[in-house]
Amino acid sequence: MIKIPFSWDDPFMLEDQLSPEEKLIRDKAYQYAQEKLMPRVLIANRQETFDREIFKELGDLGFLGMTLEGKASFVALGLVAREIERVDSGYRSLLSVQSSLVMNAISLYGSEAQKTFYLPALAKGDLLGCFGLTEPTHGSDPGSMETNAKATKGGWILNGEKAWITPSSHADLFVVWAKEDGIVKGFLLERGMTGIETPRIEGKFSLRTVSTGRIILTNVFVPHENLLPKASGLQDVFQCLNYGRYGISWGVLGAAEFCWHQARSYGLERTQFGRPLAATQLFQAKLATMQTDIALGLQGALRAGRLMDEGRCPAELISLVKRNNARKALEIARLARDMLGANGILDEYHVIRHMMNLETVNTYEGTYDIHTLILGRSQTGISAFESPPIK
Ligand code: TGC
Ligand code: FAD
Repeated sequence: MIKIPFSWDDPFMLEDQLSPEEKLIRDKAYQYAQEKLMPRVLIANRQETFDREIFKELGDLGFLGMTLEGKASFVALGLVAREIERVDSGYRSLLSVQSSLVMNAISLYGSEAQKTFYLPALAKGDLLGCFGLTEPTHGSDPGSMETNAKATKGGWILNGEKAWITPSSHADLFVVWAKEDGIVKGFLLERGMTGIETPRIEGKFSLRTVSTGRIILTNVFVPHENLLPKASGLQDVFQCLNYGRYGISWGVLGAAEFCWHQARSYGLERTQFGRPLAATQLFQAKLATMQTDIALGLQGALRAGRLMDEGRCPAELISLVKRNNARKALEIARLARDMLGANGILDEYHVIRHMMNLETVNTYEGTYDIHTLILGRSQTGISAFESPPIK
């Protein structure tokens, strides 16, 4: 009987399912991430330093807005997200916000003039964008946002506050969602407009390589030409989130793979009770769980990506892969942290950083529970978001 070889680190032979172009892009991302990001990440995380230069590098590599105009496939984007997040979720966040949220918002809903003016500079990393949806009192429920736009001569006056915005304190361009007469509209605000403040949020123990801030708007005048003319309503905001959530479903598995490989190597090298940790059944059981969850997660992300490329990936499927892969990645990072014993809490082993980062990734772009409810609604037809009026 012929024994079919098994690749422990690629059980479904994902490699065989990628096109030569996708592999080339993936290899470029891997090389960049390992050679240029990995050496910087430890200090950046320790000191919470935000390195704007990374945008330029991502731009030079062609990774910003790479799916726009069909330049690369959604699967290629996923592969890049996986390689960047193999190093750090914060670096992948930079990619996601600029590409999936900001550039997509302009590409989908902007005027021709806006596209011509902003997209090339965003693609090069010369302009830094951010996406202002969440508010201090409206996170999972952005439909209740209070930021408002009032029509005035020549444009609008915006007032309100956005919270938890990546990386607002450093951004040049702000995609801000605000309501005019109850309808959600998108506006392009620029640093330097009177009435914008962007304080940084201090004390984060997660995603420390990228800064997160607020956007405080006090009577900001926004001219007519800075309205996203084709965006009208919450569904258009969610459309941008679909792209971000899809990228996350790949990215988190890069972080998870790092933690898995780290735990495996550690277990093979470290001896307790006279034998390698990896020789114990409990250790192997954990490795098997990691391997299985990552392999299945990657197949799910790949299928979602192929459907994205064919233009037939439903939002609910994106919720499924974002929810599952982010949670599994977090569980894998927690397992790896445990398997490294005391060394698991040292940043030089990188697992604790991934674990802390993945807490955020489980929360942003829709929490685990929000995606649970989206999937629950999809199969029952009943929305569990809406609560009965409180008497
Ligand atoms: P709901 O009634 O469900 O929907 C309103 C309209 O939107 C449509 N819709 C979608 N369309 C496209 N894609 C989706 N994913 C969509 N989800 C909903 C829906 O069909 C409806 O259209 P229409 O024409 O019938 O009116 O709205 P709801 O207010 O009940 O909200 C439901 C809920 C909870 C699912 C939604 O609010 C939600 O997804 N909440 C999570 C919020 C969120 O994800 N925020 C992310 C902020 S950005 C961020 O975190 C960036 S992190 C940085 C990084 O990525 O690295
Ligand atoms: P809440 O909505 O208050 O939820 C708190 C808890 O209640 C969660 O467990 C949630 O699942 C649960 N919950 C809420 N509603 C229900 C319900 N109906 N039923 C059951 N459980 C429920 N936002 C942006 O707009 N742009 C960004 O660039 C951005 N970057 C971010 C970066 C970081 C580091 C972080 C941490 C967040 C970022 N966010 C950003 C915000 C993020 O999208 C929100 O934090 C997220 O949507 C959750 O909102 P919330 O924090 O207000 O939690």
